[in-house]
Amino acid sequence: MATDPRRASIEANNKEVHAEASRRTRRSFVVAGAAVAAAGAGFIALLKSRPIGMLREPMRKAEELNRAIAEHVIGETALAPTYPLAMAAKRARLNGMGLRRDLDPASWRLQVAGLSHEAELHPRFMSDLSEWKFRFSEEFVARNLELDGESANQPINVSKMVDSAAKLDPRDPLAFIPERLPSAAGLLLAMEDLKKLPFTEYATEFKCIEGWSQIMHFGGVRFIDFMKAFPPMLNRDGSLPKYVAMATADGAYFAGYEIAAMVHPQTLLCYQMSGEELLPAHGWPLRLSMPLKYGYKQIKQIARITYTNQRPIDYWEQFGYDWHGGL
Ligand SMILES: Nc1nc2c(c(=O)[nH]1)N[C@H]1C(S)=C(S)[C@@H](COP(=O)(O)O)O[C@H]1N2
Ligand SMILES: [Mo]
Repeated sequence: MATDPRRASIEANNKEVHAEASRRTRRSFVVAGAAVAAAGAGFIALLKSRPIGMLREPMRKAEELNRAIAEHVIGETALAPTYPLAMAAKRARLNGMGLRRDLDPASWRLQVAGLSHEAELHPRFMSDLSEWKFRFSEEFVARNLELDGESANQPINVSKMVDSAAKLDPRDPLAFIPERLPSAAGLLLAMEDLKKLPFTEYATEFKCIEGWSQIMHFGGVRFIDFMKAFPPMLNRDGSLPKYVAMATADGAYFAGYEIAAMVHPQTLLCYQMSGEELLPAHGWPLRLSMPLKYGYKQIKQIARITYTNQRPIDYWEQFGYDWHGGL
């Protein structure tokens, strides 16, 4: 076999990821157990729960989730090449509209919908997430521009308070339309909930379809680790929901992903860039990194994540861009 150095590096990386993946599978039982314990009463429930076969119920749930995940991660997993972290662009380029410089940092939360019933025991459970009001106010613009410093070269998008409880017509093919996030039961997470999960970082090449690319260094939690901590509602046949939808706090930017892309070991919910907290212009407080897809799939300023079997539409799909957005 020819020794293409890039291929060799990908294979080495692959091995590392697979070793890591099996370590994680073992650890996930512990993580799932810890998540149940975090629910407080849940820990007692674990002790009291009826054994099913060999495993107690919550453990069996983790087992079911791992099996559902395995369907998507077994076999050849192509990985994007990684680079030394120091090779990442010092001053990263910016792109995109709809980033809200007027978002009140204190009002940010990550809403997660489409979760398994266990979520109802979690202290952060809400029967209607749309009751949470993200706050937008001009008073935060100056602070965010200052944080962005030289990156602040984009038009500012300021508007009034948004009523996220505005109702959606369920027949509306645009599941997310500007300024509205639909009603749904789920968890209202804070950044500290994400920071408790295992941290992963890498430098990969980021490609915008407009024709530029740069190496970017992102850090945060792998989506697969996030999913194990906050498991989705499985389908009757035990499979994972087919898609994940994501949207910004005002619903103005949104994107959808196949579940296989979400459980890919390089799919990251990022709260860091270049080893520091994300800048507002780069998607503070949370953005997606998915180095096998174009930049337009890498949504910034995420506020809602939904597991679903309905294919979610993309903001850019409306203008003719490919939904898959693969490189
Ligand atoms: N919320 C939001 N996320 C977004 C966009 C946007 O307009 N709004 N643009 C996308 C596009 S086209 C690109 S190339 C990247 C740019 O990320 P960067 O500004 O951190 O380089 O963000 C993506 N995520
Ligand atoms: Mo882009």
